[in-house]
Amino acid sequence: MATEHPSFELAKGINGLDKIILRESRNRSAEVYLYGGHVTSWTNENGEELLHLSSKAIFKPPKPIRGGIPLCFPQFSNFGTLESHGFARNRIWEVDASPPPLPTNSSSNAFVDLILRPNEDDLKSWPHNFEFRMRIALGSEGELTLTSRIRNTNSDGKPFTFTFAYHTYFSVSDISEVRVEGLETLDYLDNLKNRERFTEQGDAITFESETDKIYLSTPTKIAILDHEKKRTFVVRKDGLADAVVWNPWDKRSKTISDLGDEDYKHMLCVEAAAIERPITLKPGEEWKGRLELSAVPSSYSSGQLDPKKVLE
Ligand code: TA6
Repeated sequence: MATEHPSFELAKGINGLDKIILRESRNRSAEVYLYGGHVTSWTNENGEELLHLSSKAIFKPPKPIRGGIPLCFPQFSNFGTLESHGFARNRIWEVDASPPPLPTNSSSNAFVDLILRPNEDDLKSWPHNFEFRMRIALGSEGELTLTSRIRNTNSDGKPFTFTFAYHTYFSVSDISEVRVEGLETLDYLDNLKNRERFTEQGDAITFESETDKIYLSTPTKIAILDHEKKRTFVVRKDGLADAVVWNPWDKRSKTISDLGDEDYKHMLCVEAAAIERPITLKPGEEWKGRLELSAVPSSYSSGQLDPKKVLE
């Protein structure tokens, strides 16, 4: 049975894991598992799912959930000595009943505040006290906003340094028909080529094979154009200089046990991130990283859509 709060419902999800449901209207909703502070669903006014959840996703700790929006903290990928993508995505988060005020410019009645603090094991592998607060809000136009605030609460006077990503899996109709606008001409590190640095060429990013790139110093807006669905996702980000673009394609998908063989056709990860310049916080300092996702109908057909307009 769901428990009602003014701004969210608390319910049981898969395998009895606690989840939060945000509802903006009859069909517009989002779901967040306390396991991982992990957004697993975001739907539009027609009830269509906008995030990709793996057909083989495992909702069983300590395996992170494959799909939705995993959080990478305090380490992105293997940029450090911790487990890949850090530990935040497979810890149990709590609802934060009295978060410090968060100035926002959108009027959202559907939101939840979560908090993660390190457990004893975390302190052994990453000896730093922190408070990671995250507000997840569903706005009046259906936009989904994740605002992370990470504070150094060390009492030993020591600073700490971390990398971060919102590892968002977007749902797309056919990866071969998708274009990403806003990253062209930028420098990137190619994860498939020993993270060598290249400069992107061409008009837009399209997909015809495995892609795993970290775009550097990216603009605050990126658009993902889904030709077949006539839908454009707009990613707006603050405090997150980099953007990772990942699709495992067919061969690599087969090596990922919790990803269906065909899933890659219907997913694209575009991840707002802070990687090239890790964030350092002294005790008492706080960092904020905000992600806003919206899905708008696009009139894209034979090149009609001017992506520049979407990005303006
Ligand atoms: O963000 C891209 C990436 O770092 C890829 O290199 C790929 O391995 C992916 O994330 C998934 O990582 P995961 O640990 O969730 O299997």
